Amino acid sequence: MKLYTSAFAPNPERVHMFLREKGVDDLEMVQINIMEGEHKSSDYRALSPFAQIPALQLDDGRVLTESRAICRYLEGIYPEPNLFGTTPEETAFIEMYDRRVEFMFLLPLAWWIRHGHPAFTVLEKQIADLAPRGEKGFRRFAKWLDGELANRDFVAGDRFTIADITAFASVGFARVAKWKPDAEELPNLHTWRARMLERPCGQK
Ligand SMILES: N[C@@H](CCC(=O)N[C@@H](CS)C(=O)NCC(=O)O)C(=O)O
Repeated sequence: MKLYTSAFAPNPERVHMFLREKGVDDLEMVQINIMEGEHKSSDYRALSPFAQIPALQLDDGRVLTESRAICRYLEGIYPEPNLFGTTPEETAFIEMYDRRVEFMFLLPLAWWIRHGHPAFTVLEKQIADLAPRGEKGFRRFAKWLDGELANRDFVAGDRFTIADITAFASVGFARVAKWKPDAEELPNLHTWRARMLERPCGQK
């Protein structure tokens, strides 16, 4: 297996965090530099049709893209510790929270950064309105998540799961917008982040 990955990008980072939590460190890695446009080459597009990272090439040559699908596959071959749920109920709730985080936290954050940060003009024909819209959505979800974390230690329940990974990768990427959860404004998210930093996922 070969993982095509890119430093500092949140979706490949989800896969790296997943691997660290599984204790897997022997996967072959190929670095693709997004800011230099390496992912737009015809060689890479032949692997990943939408020119996105990450991509996992299996030993038989087939390629999985979509970080969540890659993590699903890795969960199958490295089942412990379980990060996607065991019972139908737990699996469904983890999926619900993970998708909320991906679509209501990571996606608006991507708009905020990609349409607002000057370095991202190489990737994006920036639309000025999308940056504040993304920032607003991201901050609104952060506030909501802070409220959820008042009652439990993890995003999707009483144990660490893929939903924590997606949220932690988002919070990590938010540094590009100079954002991190403030101890007074978002105390629960702040302490959750400190807990994540102590775990394997936080050990870069
Ligand atoms: N849904 C995809 C999204 C992948 C994605 O957007 N990757 C970004 C890096 S975080 C990328 O390849 N960006 C390249 C570009 O926008 O040109 C996944 O989860 O893998």
